[in-house]
Amino acid sequence: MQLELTEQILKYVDENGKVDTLDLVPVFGVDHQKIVGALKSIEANGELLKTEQVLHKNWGLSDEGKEVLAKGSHEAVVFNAVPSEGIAQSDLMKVSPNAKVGFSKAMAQGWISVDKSIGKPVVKRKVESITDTVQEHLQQVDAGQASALNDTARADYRKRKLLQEIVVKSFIISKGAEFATSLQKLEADLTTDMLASGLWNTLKFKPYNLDALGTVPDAGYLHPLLKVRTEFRNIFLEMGFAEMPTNNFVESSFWNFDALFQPQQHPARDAHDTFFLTTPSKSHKFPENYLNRVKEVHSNGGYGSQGYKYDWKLEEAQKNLLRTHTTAVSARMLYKLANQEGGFVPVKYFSIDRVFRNETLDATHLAEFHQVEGVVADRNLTLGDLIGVIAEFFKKLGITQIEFKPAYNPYTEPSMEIFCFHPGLKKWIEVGNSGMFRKEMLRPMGLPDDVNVIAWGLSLERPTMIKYGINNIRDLIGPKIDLRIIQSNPICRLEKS
Ligand code: FB9
Repeated sequence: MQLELTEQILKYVDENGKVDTLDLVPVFGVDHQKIVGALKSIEANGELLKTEQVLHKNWGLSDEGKEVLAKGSHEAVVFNAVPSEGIAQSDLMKVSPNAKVGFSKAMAQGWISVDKSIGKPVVKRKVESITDTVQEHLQQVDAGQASALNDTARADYRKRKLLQEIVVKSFIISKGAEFATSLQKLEADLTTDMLASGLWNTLKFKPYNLDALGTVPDAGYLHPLLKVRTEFRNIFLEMGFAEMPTNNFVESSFWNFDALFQPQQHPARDAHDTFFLTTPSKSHKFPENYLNRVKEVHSNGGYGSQGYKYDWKLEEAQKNLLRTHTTAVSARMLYKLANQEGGFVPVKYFSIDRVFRNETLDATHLAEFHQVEGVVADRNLTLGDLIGVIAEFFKKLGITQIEFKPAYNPYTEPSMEIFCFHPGLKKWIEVGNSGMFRKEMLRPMGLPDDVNVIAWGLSLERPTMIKYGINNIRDLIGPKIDLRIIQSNPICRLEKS
């Protein structure tokens, strides 16, 4: 069986002693690089060999030298191109890319002459034949006999860039302190069995490659939704808004609907649109006086309103559900604001969190989404203030063309849908809804009569899907998303202005 090259080298040194790895090339008939590679494997196994690096300086042909070796020297090429009747010098200069050098060398050698007696210069041969010693010398170099050249010739060819110095690194190898004619298998891992049996003492281990690059640690990645959430949050914060506490997905129907003056028979309060809880099915703790004012305004009106004139039921208000909008949190915050120590002060609140609706699912709608909501409470606020704050918010998102369309919400009057000309999509799209909370909502809370509250809302998913070019919501959220999208999506830079 053909011994491994490593073992062939060890056997050779065992029998012949010290040797230069270059001299092993003809012995084993392999490339010198392979011999050096086998030597590295032997060195990794311990001090089987002693190695001493040596540099062999030699002469080799440059690319131009190889061309001369193949075609002859430039001067010989020019001489051979001169016919017996002579040739116009201008034509001779076209016979090869190096004709100019060849012409001057051939002239210097006395091989050719120039006849100017007939007007344009004509080149003629001065000798019958020539010996191309340059090509002959380069053949010697190519055959590894560069030492046959005298110094003058070598210096000339080097100056003409036909020769180049070649440095070959090789190794003088000889028996080392741990010499052996075969390699012991190198263990890659130290095991508990080796330690327990004491075998570790006799085994040889592969040295650590401290230059090896470690595996790239898998880092965490932010979901595109969370990147856009951060952008929106920063916009609200820089506009002076404070974030509302939205850490309760479960809400009572009272805060989600009744407090917002949304009647108990409204279709949105039906199980087809809302997720009601079975356990715990009801809430029981409400501010009693406030609850009674809410009951009154729904049933009989008040504050200039005629109310809905129906028999309002506590049981309906007690039903627990998954909040259908973060406006339920806004209601809680506004009630607190109206009843805090020191009385009312103007505020700017925002929320960005999950809401749940029992809706028909499709490519852009799931049973939940993230609602973004802004709320401003101050004295004598007008619809103009609402339009202005919405314009400022969207301007920070890079949207400057916005339009408003009258709409209806149970808890705001007037209400407006918000549209914008999206520069990326190059079309008008709906970007949210807005309105002024009704007095039937604000006055039962105890907010002063001159306090108005303006608010607007949009989703997080829609802008995120547009931003990242995602058409199906299930490619953005859910158990089947491609995590590579999460890892590879770019930083979210909403075009700020
Ligand atoms: O987000 C929506 N569209 C949108 C928003 C931003 C955007 O890109 C940014 C500019 C860069 C692109 C699109 N919409 C609201 C409009 C539509 O997508 C709509 O089809 C879906 N709407 C959701 C409700 O669907 C059941 C988006 C969601 C929505 C709608 C209304 C509100 C909140 C979210 C509200 C409110 C409100 C009103 C008055 C007072 C308080 C809150």
